[in-house]
Amino acid sequence: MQRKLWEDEGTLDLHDASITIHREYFPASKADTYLQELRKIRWKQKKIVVFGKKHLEPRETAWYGDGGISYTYSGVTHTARPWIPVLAEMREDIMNTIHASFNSVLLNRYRDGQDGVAWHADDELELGDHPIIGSVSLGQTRCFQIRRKQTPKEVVSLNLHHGDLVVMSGNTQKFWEHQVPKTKQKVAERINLTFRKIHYG
Ligand SMILES: O=C(O)CCC(=O)C(=O)O
Repeated sequence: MQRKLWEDEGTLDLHDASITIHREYFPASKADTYLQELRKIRWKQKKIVVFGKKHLEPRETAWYGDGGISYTYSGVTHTARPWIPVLAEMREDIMNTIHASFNSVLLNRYRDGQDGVAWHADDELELGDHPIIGSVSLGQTRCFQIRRKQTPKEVVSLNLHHGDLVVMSGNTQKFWEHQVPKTKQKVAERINLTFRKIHYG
């Protein structure tokens, strides 16, 4: 297994992927406010179906977006709740910076090191061919890992900190996967938001 650790900011030099990191995109005071607000939303731990068996997801989630949007992964359909001011503000800010358009956001809450998300790509049909995903980290620093589907033993790790923004675009979801591994270290809560554009109809 070959591992690399990326701590800088900017665009990662990767084959067939476009991933850019904006460190402290939201400065600490703003990120603190967002974290406090988002702690208060209604979080749900959903059941997912893996190889025909039902499990509880190892994290809590929430899904917000424009009216009528729904999104299915791992056998679970998420129906969007209407935008709330904090999410609308974050969305507007990021859309203006990266010149992309988002109509929804998936939130993940990792309560501690026992929560994580396994290797996957955000390559559902509803996201289109070359999805642009704006991913914000709030709270505890956690390790975000990426690997090319063809070379799964070469893993690149990024520590994502409070206020960081990662933008994935181009062919990233087609050729690469990502995960947030569980950890035995004592870690506090982290909230992640992935702003997305769902194509439907
Ligand atoms: O928590 C993260 O940084 C990643 C979340 C993720 O992989 C997803 O929502 O698809």
